[in-house]
Amino acid sequence: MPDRLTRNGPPPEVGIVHLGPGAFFRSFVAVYTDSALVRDGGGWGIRAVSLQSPTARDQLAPQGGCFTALTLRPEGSSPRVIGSVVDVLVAPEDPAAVLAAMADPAVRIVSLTVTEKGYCHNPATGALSLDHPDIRHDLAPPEAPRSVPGFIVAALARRRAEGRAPFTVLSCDNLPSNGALVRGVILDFARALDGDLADWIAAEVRFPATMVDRITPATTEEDISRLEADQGYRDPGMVVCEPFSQWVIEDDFPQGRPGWDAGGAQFVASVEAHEIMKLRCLNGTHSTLAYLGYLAGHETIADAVADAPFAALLEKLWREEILPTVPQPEGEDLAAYCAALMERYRNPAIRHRTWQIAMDGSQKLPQRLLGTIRDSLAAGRVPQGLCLAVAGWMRYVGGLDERGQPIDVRDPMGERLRAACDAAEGPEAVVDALLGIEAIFGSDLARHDGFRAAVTAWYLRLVREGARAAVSAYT
Ligand code: CS2
Repeated sequence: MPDRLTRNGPPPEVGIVHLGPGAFFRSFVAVYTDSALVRDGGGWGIRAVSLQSPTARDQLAPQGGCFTALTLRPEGSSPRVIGSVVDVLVAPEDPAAVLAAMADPAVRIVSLTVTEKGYCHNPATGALSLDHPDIRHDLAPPEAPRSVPGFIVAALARRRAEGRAPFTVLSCDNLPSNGALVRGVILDFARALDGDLADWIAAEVRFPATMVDRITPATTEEDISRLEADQGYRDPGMVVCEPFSQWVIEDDFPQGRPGWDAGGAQFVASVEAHEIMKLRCLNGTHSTLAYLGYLAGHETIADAVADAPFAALLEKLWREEILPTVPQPEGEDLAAYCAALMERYRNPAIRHRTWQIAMDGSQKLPQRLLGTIRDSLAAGRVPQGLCLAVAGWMRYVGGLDERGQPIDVRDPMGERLRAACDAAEGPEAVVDALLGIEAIFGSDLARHDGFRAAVTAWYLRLVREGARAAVSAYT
């Protein structure tokens, strides 16, 4: 084992179980926790859990959970070896071990980066989808759980039965009011099993909200090879990320928490304004660039914003359509935040693929674009640029790019979306079919004539002239 991938001393005692050991967890929660451990020590080591595949375990187990977080700047890169992850469990291989880990009284936080689709919720309402196959499976014990709600409720039930305090549940995903959302799906699930347990969870368990932000592209073999060439060791568990990182956390941890402020985390009373700022200004324009940029042939975000009409698109969206709907977060300069976003997107060292960001759009659109659109419509404005972005998503999920080549659309609703597009007779029918999916658009937007007309007009323009021409027409 290369000496760079070993700890100075024994691994920390485990105090956190984290569900979802992917790239964002490693560039974000694991890095902040490493900073806290370096400064303060303490029993805040992380036991990571994959609910699906053994990949993360296979990458990290041979190196004791350690990995490299490689920060990429235009002028160069800087590696940092992270030692906060103690080990990785694979739930499908040993669900009992996962439950035992979550029930361990030394574990005081269960944190999550499971992406939007991991909550098994209705994206338009936030409520638990009781017809989700994993939820149906988990509500029919005694088989071991598969889902996030299933594992969390089973572990809390065990702690309650053993007379132990619960753990704090910390969502670190890009969802609006993510603390309240995860609390809602957990209570929905618990109520379907045992009302008394649900009452106990409602009274005893805390679900603080957080805003999380660090651009972290998927790691490539090229990244691993470049690190090996530069640093002399091979690290299949590495991650690449931007220099910028921001974590805003509601400070509500009755069982305690690490000193994440050692890594720069901000503890506040309410995260909501920061969440709206980030989800709409960053994630909303990310998804806009993902669909329209991909259709225009731009492989990465940096490629898209290097193309003048797309840079102008973002500037106009922020100025005229997004910022007017964003409440003022304490301590933030919104115009400066968006200017900094543009520089973050321009970072040529970060190859963040439009295709990667385009994934799971059915789970992302509500909080990234549709909330902003609803606020604009309520103020009497039809936001043309955001309607163009929705039309871009519709064009993308149709599964063919502008050269007639197939698009590898990744989405939990992918089959339903493709079927809706294929069954529709003509472009106007495609728009109506997709707007009619209430799990994404709710029941209000399809009935708004101005919104539907704008999305239809942009969709027709995309079909006839292509994404770059449509973007140029808007700007
Ligand atoms: C991206 C986010 O893949 C995506 O959907 O928009 O992962 C984005 O990179 C992060 O939220 C940035 O903090």
